[in-house]
Amino acid sequence: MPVPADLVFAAANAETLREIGSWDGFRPATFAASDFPVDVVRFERSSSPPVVVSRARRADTLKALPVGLRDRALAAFARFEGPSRFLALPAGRRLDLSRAPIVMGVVNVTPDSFSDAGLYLDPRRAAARALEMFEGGAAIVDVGGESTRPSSYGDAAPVSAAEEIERVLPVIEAIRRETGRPVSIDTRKEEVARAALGAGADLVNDVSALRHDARMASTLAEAGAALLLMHMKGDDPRTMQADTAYVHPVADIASELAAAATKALDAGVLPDRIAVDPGFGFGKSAEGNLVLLRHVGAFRSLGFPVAVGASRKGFVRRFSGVGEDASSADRLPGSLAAVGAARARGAAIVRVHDVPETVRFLRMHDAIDLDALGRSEEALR
Ligand code: HH2
Repeated sequence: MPVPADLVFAAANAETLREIGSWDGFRPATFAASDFPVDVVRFERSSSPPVVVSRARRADTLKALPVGLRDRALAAFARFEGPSRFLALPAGRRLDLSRAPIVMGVVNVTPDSFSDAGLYLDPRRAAARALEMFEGGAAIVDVGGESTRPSSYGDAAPVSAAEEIERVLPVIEAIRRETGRPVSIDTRKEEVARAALGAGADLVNDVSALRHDARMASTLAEAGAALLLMHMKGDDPRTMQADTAYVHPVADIASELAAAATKALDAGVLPDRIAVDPGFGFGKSAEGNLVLLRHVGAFRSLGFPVAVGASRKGFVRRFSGVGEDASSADRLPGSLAAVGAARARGAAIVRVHDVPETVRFLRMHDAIDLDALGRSEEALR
């Protein structure tokens, strides 16, 4: 069964509604201020225009739709609103997503990553960095041995599977000697994934969403590993920025992620092990990244936990107003704003380089929101 990509977009005001309508060339009827917030349901591969549903009158509006569309809309709302409670990991373990977003810390074991290049090439330093991230509140640490930076940072060097394994394996083994906490391997290569899972990794973060290596899905299914499917335009990080045009800036990406999830399910990966990520910076214009972040909640309509990785990226640097050679510290405020946006839109996972800062930022958000609901500090623990 293909994963449906009928999408729900939330619009808090008329301006956002117009933006959503513009992508399909439809002009929504005029809604009174009191009708907001509204949701827009967009049916994939359908000649029916998107349907605008005032949240206060959802049942009535849906009742007026033809049965087929009504059922599709109801199913899309159920996926959009159904919270992702956990992501299943091998050996009956789980990543708890009930207090989302959880923080995924990034450890780049590479000489050429756009961020932290060369800092953690020594496996002991990389493992120590991972343990420090767990201490700082990371729920999972993502270890990567290949840079997928865009060519604006200078072409990343191609890495063989053997070399990638040589970089990441000692790190995963060293982490495993110290802790059983969840570990992710950031790779597109099946051999690397297999080696990492053998050394105790729990999740494979595939930036090619299963397109790079045809054997990946069955290896994951066999291992019972979790899978993070990330969208990239094209199939080569070195050329992905050459064409950043989309027919629909959100639905094109959602459709490809739905197809990737279908491929994973067909290979035997269980649905509770899959998460999706629109892939900020991977074949997206600077403004396109903003649109994606503004509407990242729509990806929840796919029915899987949504991950957001905007940390320190070029568009964050640019729109937060710091220069091209801005330090990590100078990129942090913009990165935190992106985390705040992801949180507000229901992202389940944020992938970041600055773990303790992000954890404190999220803790403060939780404190404010829980306080608003009149809950005591006890509820925070
Ligand atoms: N971004 C990068 C790498 N892997 N995986 C997911 N799921 N989402 C992302 O946004 C994402 C990712 C790029 O960041 P980084 O790992 O720091 O850089 P590099 O690829 O240069 O090592």
